This record gives sequence, structure tokens and C-alpha cells, in this order.
Amino acid sequence: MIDASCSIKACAAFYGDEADAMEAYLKAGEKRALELDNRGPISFGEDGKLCPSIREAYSKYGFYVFENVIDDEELKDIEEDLKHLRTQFPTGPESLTNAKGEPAMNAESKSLTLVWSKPLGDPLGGTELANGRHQIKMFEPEAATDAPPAVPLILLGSLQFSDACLRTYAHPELLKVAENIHGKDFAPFNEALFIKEPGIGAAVSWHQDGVTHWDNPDFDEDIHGFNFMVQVYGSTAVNGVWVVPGTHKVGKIDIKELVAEAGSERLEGAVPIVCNPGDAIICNRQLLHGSFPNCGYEQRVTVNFGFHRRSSVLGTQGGGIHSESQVFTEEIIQRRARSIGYAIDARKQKYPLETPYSYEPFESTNTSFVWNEEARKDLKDYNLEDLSI
Ligand SMILES: O=C(O)CCC(=O)C(=O)O
Repeated sequence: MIDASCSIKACAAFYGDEADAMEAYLKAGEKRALELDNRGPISFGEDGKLCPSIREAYSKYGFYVFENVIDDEELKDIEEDLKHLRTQFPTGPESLTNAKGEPAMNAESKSLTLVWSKPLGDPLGGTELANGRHQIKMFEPEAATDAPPAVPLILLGSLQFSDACLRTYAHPELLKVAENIHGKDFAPFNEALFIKEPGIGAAVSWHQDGVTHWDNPDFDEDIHGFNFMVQVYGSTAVNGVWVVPGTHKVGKIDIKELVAEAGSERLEGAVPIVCNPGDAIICNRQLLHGSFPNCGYEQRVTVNFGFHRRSSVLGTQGGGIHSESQVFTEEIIQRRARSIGYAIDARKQKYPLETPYSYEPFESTNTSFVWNEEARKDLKDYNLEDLSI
């Protein structure tokens, strides 16, 4: 595991009078996280079912760390792709060109593609953005004077910008996990990168992701789906997502009350997701989670992609966070699922010896996809139809 002890000290120092409390919180959380019985390789029984102990631990805690999912070759592929993608970023939130003055990767996008923040800021906390689900503002430490004025925190619709992320999206074992949790006709949700550079990476205030089904009479722990969080550089107590285990089962949480009870944003019982490069976390979208600004020395980039149970989205009025609110019809879901079809073929082209995942909604309708230049055009702005619930 990454040794984050220097980062923990450095991070705590940003918290002034509360430095000691922050250091103790980070250390205790890291220790508790490593004591949980919710990590190990992805494992299926002969019947193709996810190993029951994994399913039980995921259900108990609301997250599970799948270790060593992405091998070194694929990790390198992602790293190189992301390195290139960075050179295509606009120079700032208002810019349409990259550092070389060329059109930025999102210059012609109609959909929202980049969420920016001031360095070490918390752009969503305490605002009405995203349906006000980030109820409190996290402490925003002072970044170094030479930090850039704005830093990218979230890149949305990532599959149209990174072939490597597209290929990882079709990782056969991860899609088999999705099938186990949500059934063979599981539906997509959205895809994003979370970018947390050391010394500048912004916070994502405590929140639960779901917005539409809290009062649904059929409410259950899986009704708002889950995200896979593939870690490119690993994840630590300082730069990682923190979660409050078990909160995915209790309904909508009053976060302000929890903060008042804790006396600070250091929520009681929370643990960081601590893991190595190449690990992939499954994280329930109802789980209370968030991340502190990255005041440490290690970077984190999460390749995020989520899936839903089809019945959670079919006929549902979208939550309007990741896309304009509309009722999700079978046609919209099928069209949005082309990302899965293109990804499976893109992966097949790169890893011809691997057995590709077979997605039942395409098999049963005899639908096939080829990843080529036409397909690339077809994926442009695909995230306008993210199945946001
Ligand atoms: O990666 C992070 O810091 C936050 C992730 C998150 O909030 C999410 O995936 O919903």
C-alpha cells in the first residue's frame, strides 16, 4: 500500500489550529479502512455468480476494493492517454484553447465536460449545484501562491476523450460484476475522471449521489446504482474518497446534522478508500462519501463509471444533474448503451486474446458495434443522455 505518512503530516499542517485533530483523523481512518474485510481480487463461482462473501461485504459496507483488476500494460495505456489528454485541456474555465493555442478537447462540446475549482477549493459544497446534494462547504485551505487560479476537478463524458478509458469501461470482469449486481440487462449511468493533483486538487464535499428514488416505495440499497472507481495512481487517506460504511441503507441523510454532531467536517465512523494503482472500487451511489482537498504529495486520478438496474431508470424522470431531466425510455437507454457496445469492440481490438464481455441487450436484439472513426463521431456529446438519477 502507498505510504501516505508524509502526506498526512503535510496535509494536516494546512488545517491550522485543527492540524493535530486532522492528523489523528487521517491516521485513524486509514487504520480502520485497512481492518475492514472488504478487499481482494474479483472472484466468481462456477455458476458465474460473484463470490457470496464479496456480495455480502459490498452489501454490508456499501463499497468493496477489487485488487489488481487493471494489469500493468493497461495501466500504462491509461496513464499515457491521460498524459496526452491533459495537453488538450483548455487553459482555464473560460478558454477554448490548450496551452499551445490549439482548439481544446472540448472546444466544440455541447455537453458539460469540465468542472473547475480554485486550487484546494470545494466548488460544489454548500451550493445549489447538483440539486444541492453537497450540503456543506468543506474547509478550503490556502494553496501556494504560484498555484494556477483554476484547476480541473471532474471531466465528464470521458469515453469520448480517452480511448484507454473506453477500453477499461469494457473490462470483462467489471462488466460481469455489474451483471451480478444489476442483472444481465444492466443500464449505463455516466462516466467521469476525478482529478486530484497534489497541492491543488479540489474537494468533493460529503454527499450521497442518488436524487430520484429516496421516497420510492420500492427503495432498496441498490436502487440508485453504483460507480466503479478505477485507481490509476492508487488512493490514500489524503487524496482518496472517504465513505461512511453502511449509510447506503439508511435513506437520505442530513449531513449538516452529522457535521454538527462531529463538531467538524471530520465525520464520525468515516474511512478513506485506500488502495493501489490498478485496484477498482465498487461504490454504492447511496453511500455517504466525499473527498478532502488534496494537500498531500500523491496525485489521484479516478476513472469513474457507473451502472444501474434497468428498472431504476426505465420510465424514470431523470434527476437533471448529469443531463437535462427527461423520462428515460427504452429507446434512450438503448441509445445511451452504445457506449458499452463501442467499448467492447474497442477493447477487443486492443486485447484480441481476451474473452470479451457479451452484453445481453445487444445479443438478444442482434445489435453489433464497431469502434472506428464513424463511431468516434457518434460518441461526441453522448453524455447529453447520461442516465442521471
Ligand atoms: O473522487 C472523488 O473525489 C469524488 C467521487 C464522487 O463523489 C463520486 O464518484 O460520486
